[in-house]
Amino acid sequence: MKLKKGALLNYLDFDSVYCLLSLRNGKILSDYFKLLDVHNRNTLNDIQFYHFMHHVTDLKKKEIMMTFDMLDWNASGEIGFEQFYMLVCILLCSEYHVEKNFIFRHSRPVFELLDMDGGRTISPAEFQASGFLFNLKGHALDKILYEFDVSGDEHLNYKEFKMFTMACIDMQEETKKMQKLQVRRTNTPRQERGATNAGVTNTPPDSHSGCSSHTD
Ligand SMILES: [Ca+2]
Ligand SMILES: [Ca+2]
Repeated sequence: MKLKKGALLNYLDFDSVYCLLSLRNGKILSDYFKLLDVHNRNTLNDIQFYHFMHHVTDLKKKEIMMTFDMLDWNASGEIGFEQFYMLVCILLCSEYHVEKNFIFRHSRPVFELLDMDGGRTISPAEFQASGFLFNLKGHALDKILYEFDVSGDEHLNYKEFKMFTMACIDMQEETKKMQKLQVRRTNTPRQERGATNAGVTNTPPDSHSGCSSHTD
C-alpha cells in the first residue's frame, strides 16, 4: 500500500516513534474530515470513503471496501472521525515504513481491527485478508501464525498477538539496520568498496574448490 504523491496527508507531521499526529495536525485532519463529510453527519459513508481512499492510496476497490468494513466494526454503514484518524495513522505508517512499530504501539486497536468477526481471535483467513494494511503478505503471515500460535488452535488470541507485536519491534530494528547498510553501500564510491573487499574479490577461483557446499 502506498500514498499517492501530492495528497494532503503527505504534508502532515507524523511522529514515527509513537505513530501519532501532533495536536495541531490532529486539528488539521479533523477540519479535513469535516470537508469530506458533505452531509454534516460527523461520519463518512462507504461511497465517500471509497473516493477518499482512491484519491490518496493505490489500493484496489476490493481492498478499500475491505478496509471500510474493518473500520465499520458495528456495521452501521458509516465511520466516524476516530476510525478515520486511525486509518490515516496506518496510511502514514506505511509511508514512513514503520508499520511494525504501529502494530506494537497500538496492539489492542490493531487486534480489534484484524479480528473482523469479533470472535476475540485472529483466524488465518482474517490475517490473510487484512495483511495488506500493514504490508504483510503471504509467506510472512503464515510464518507469524506458525511461530506465535502457542496454543496450536491455528488462531491468534490477544496474548499470542501481543507476543507477535513485541517481536515486531525487533523486525523493525532489523529493517532499519538493513536500510542504513543499503544507503551506506550506495553512497560509498565503487573504488573504495573494491579496496575494502580486495582480499575477497582478488582471491583466485581455485582457492574456493575446497568448499563442499559448492562442489556437492
Ligand atoms: Ca476473528
Ligand atoms: Ca492460538
